[in-house]
Amino acid sequence: PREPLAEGAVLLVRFAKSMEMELAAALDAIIGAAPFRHMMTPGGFRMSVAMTNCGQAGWVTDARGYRYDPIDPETGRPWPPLPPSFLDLAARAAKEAGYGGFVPDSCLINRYEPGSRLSLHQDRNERDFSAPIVSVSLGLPATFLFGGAQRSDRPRRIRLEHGDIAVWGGPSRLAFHGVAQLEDGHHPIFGGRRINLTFRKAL
Ligand code: MD3
Ligand code: FE
Repeated sequence: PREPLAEGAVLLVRFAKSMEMELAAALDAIIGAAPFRHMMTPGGFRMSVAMTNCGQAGWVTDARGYRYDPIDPETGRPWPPLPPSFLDLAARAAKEAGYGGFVPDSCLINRYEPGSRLSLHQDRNERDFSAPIVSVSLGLPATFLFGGAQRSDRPRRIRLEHGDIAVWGGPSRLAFHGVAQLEDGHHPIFGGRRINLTFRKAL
């Protein structure tokens, strides 16, 4: 099923479910080469969400600010490449949502444990806002907070479950959004965690 979320934004319910094992295996290989880490905000706060990346550049935050970096600052090596299964899934989901020709060059991988949250923000470190962002939710369910163009716009709460893909383009591309504190639970493949993949055209 396919549910409109907002102008330019579509939820593809369970779209990634049939690829869960392939995605889990690809993820294990990536985190073997580029382990999850808790990054620091420019203001000096440790993020409760652990992150890593794959692709030609990865999103990082540290005392110098937010940016896309071709090198993983923790390992000193390039980020692992985007697996073909990731690229294929992101392109198929974007097409289904009305964005043909989406070729991401970066995937930010977020790991939430119970209590982890992501406060309201905009994604604006990418060069070209005309490309959508494709997000894949795996493991425990989360409450996604979807706001408007202003930080002060009251966010809607949207449940994101294992296998759901949301595509965010057009007017929703610069909407404020976040994730409420993750609740305890158990998922048969991902255990007590939620993993979110966000595919981006960053460069
Ligand atoms: C709406 N991640 O990595 S995914 C992020 O679940 C991020 O980990 C959340 O926000 C997560 O930046 C939310 C859904 C999402 C991602 C990017 C968006 C929604 C978006 C960009 C613009 C508008
Ligand atoms: Fe975001």
